[in-house]
Amino acid sequence: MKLVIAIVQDQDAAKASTALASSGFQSTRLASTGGFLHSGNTTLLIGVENEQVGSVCNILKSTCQARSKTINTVLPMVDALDSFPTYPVDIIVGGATIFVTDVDQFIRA
Ligand code: 2BA
Repeated sequence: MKLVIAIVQDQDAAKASTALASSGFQSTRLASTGGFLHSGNTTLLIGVENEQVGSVCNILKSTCQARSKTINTVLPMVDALDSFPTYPVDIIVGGATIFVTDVDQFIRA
């Protein structure tokens, strides 16, 4: 058995978990925060049999989209200046960041 851990953007979380449920995959949604942007995202936990990992990843790929975001970065060499000028940088966030791990035991108590 495997545990699929998928970090998705909040905008895609409902669509992804609904599509997973429609295909018979249970998931748990956790509210999470990205360490780089410090903005909210959603972590999905999906426990599946080994041979189902591909199907789960395909559902996540089809429901989670990449989006461009612009962040303001401080210019290098600011120590030499009185102010802290910034410049915009575009980054691509998502679709889904997916980890697949082995599960030792799955217990429903
Ligand atoms: P954040 O950490 O908030 O990162 C959001 C986006 O910022 C990333 O999108 C990436 O495009 C950019 N980014 C992150 N760190 C960067 C850096 N050091 N320099 C330049 N750009 C950087 P994604 O790669 O799609 O990641 C989306 C979210 O997935 C991340 O949100 C984080 O919550 C999670 N994530 C991504 N990689 C991870 C990893 N190796 N371990 C744990 N969580 C991860």
